[in-house]
Amino acid sequence: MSDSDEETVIERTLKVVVVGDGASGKTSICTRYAQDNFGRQYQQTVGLDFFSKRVMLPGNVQVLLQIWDIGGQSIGGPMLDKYIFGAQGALVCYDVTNGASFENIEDWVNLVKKYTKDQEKPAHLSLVGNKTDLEHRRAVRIEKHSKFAEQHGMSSHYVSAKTGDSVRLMFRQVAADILGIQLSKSDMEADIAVVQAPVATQSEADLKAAASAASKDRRRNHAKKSSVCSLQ
Ligand SMILES: Nc1nc2c(ncn2[C@@H]2O[C@H](COP(=O)(O)OP(=O)(O)OP(=O)(O)O)[C@@H](O)[C@H]2O)c(=O)[nH]1
Ligand SMILES: [Mg+2]
Repeated sequence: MSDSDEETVIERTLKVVVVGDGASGKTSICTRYAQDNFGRQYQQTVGLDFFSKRVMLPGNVQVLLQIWDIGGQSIGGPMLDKYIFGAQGALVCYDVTNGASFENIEDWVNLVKKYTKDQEKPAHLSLVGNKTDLEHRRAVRIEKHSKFAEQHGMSSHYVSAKTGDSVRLMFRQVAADILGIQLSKSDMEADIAVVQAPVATQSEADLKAAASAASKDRRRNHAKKSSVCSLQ
């Protein structure tokens, strides 16, 4: 193979729709992915919003992801079939803290299947549990999620638009799945978002002052007769 063959970039464009109940976090997932941003304020999507992002896959495949973020309220609307038509992938989202949003997933899956059934290739379906940062408020059991994904032949994902956890990885996996490209472990690791925690940095003077206060404290405690029994 010549050098020029190795450098040839194959360009592909994929339409991916993002569906699911209102407030499950679809716009937040898209905003996190395309703009690396997150807003706490809920602003309902009326109709739909568009996002796009390029992703490079193994084999020099450059994908332009066209992401159609469909407002949850569109479910009974006259435009939904047009929004979904031609999608190669569908992210069907629910909120892991909201059982009702999971119960409605089946309706969304059926609609995507119905509106993409005449395509050459049916849309790739992904089940997305969002808001994993609120794990302590989880209302949908992991087994339920896994069983549903398996029954409907969907890929399975858990993300947090708030922290960014697994968002990039999910879009990359979906693009690769649609194109039948295998991602290696290192490909996937490159997309695992490192969740930033603030690190307190202290000056040398602060550290000296803290050490001196601690040592004074120790001396004071030693001199005092303590009535507290500490178990170690
Ligand atoms: N804690 C937490 N909150 C989230 C997360 N994702 C979204 N939210 C919040 O959930 C609310 C709804 O998010 P949206 O992204 O607007 O929901 P949506 O699915 O686009 O809703 P519609 O446009 O009505 O269909 C907002 O207040 C977000 O800040 C998340 O991962 N964690
Ligand atoms: Mg929205």
